[in-house]
Amino acid sequence: MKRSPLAASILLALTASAASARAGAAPTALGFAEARAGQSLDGAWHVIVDPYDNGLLDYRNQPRPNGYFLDAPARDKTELVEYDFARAPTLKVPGDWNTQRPDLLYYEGTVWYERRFDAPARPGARQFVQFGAAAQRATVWLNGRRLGAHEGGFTPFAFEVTGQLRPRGNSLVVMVNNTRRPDALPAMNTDWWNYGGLTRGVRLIETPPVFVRNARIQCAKGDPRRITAVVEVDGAAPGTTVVVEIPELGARAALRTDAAGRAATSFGASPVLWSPEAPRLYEVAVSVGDDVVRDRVGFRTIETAGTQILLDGKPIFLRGISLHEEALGRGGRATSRADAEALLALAKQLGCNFVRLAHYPHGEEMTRAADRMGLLVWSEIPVYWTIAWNDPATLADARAQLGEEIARDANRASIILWSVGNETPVSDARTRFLRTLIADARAADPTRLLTAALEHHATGPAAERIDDPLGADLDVLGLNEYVGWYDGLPDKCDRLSWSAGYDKPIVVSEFGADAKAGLHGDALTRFSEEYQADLYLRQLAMLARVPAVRGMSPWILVDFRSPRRPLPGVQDGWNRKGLVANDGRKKKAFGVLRDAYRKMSAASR
Ligand code: GCB
Repeated sequence: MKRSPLAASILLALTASAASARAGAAPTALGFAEARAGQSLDGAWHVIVDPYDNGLLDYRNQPRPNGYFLDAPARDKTELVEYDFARAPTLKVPGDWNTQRPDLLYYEGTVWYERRFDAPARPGARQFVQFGAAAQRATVWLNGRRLGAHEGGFTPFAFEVTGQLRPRGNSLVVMVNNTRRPDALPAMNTDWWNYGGLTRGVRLIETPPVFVRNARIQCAKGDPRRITAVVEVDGAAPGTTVVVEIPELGARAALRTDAAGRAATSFGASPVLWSPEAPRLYEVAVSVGDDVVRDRVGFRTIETAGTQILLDGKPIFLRGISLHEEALGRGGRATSRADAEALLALAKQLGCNFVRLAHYPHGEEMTRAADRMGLLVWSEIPVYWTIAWNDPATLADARAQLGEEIARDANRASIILWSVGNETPVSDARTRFLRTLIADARAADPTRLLTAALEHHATGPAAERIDDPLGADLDVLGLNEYVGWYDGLPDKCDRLSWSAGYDKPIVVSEFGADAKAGLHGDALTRFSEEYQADLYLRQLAMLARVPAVRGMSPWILVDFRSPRRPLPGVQDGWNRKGLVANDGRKKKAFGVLRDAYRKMSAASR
């Protein structure tokens, strides 16, 4: 059947597998987006909830030429048009839809977002629409014309719209869909809420014709006296000069672009190194022609030696906690700088120098706050539990999400670990899949450490071992273990010994127990604060006996919504493993971990 290009593109938008969404793919996002001229498109967007994808398909399931993307309400009283964005309700952007309207709490499907905006002519400028994130996938139209699609709910993407804007009344329509799919990342089953929507900010960005698309400025691997700069320039002829400056260090380097618009160099400098105790940031300016972008960047090194993790050349123990990107106090996606700072302030109160941002790239506000507040970061992509290991489209999706995560956050000194997977079942196909991601991450960012949250197995009644074949490829062995919760009772911790098949640092990326704040019982009463506190005491004692354990991020800072947690009166749709309830109440185990971290911190001084 021959399809019109419009019909074909509509079909693509609807049936898009991960690969086809990538095929119509958006260019990678622009670095420094927040710092650039332009306008925020945040605020109230009109929405149409469309569980049957009526905005795209007719009653024969065929593409409609006059779908909602045209944003064309009835022109007169005779015309039959069954939607009208102008009269539709609104939702706040950034934000998930689930927690803005009670009828959308469990909704999985399509919501159409629409926003009108003016864009005064800017002769000579290039313009882009940039989305901080659209969960889980999005197709975007400007003034009725399809710009493209993006798969993956946690990373930014952009479309160039130069020459396509009108001075007044532009229509931007986004079809956002969060249907769970076996080939997507995450796939069908997660222990967290499937929040949908335009969950991060949207911006119209202006640049000069030749501009800095992105730049990575960091200490060279293992060398705190050498800074490497890798700059990507858009629109430049080969040989164009790019200048990198760090005024407070008196450093200035001039580079020249290659045929691909890339320029790289390294130069000597003596920065005060970034650390959790003293998170020093320097202003960095990168310029090409008329374009200047600025960022605040910390400099530090991160390496391993045997079972040690070395920050700025010195052994460090990662006193961490895991967290989801859910707003303290109200639930739903954290969306603002204040949301990020509130969560990380709790981690600081706990005595942490490290956070695991589970289970997907958190918003840029979070990683920037970690830079400012002095928290080392484990950052991960949603390669979680069981996914389609043999599907090339799923691999392409994972590679794209990883690439977008690294491109966005490569200048964050706080990030020391990229994680490529969480509790994935060992098989050849899975290990091949993850090795591809590891190779990508090493190529894109040779300076950071690679990890994954692995599982373990018993080799005797009181002996556990980590020998996942993926361990050979990692720098740090992440370990999720639930001894005392899913695996025996807390006293099992007292007996266990641990071994690993690799001479590498272990970071215990998860252990924990559910406790409902205010529920009291003895230390063997499930869901009581006493059980959770006792488990933490025994876990801490057990892990102190394993020299290769060089850090931990217990599960989890704050209770979070999960459809897998129905127990009435106790869970009610929340995973209660938080050390803090969502309303901010601290449970007993918070104090247990805080005291342990205080002692560790004092001992390391
Ligand atoms: C895990 C998962 C995490 C869950 C946690 C739990 O192993 O990695 O996503 O929320 O266990 O509470 O069961």
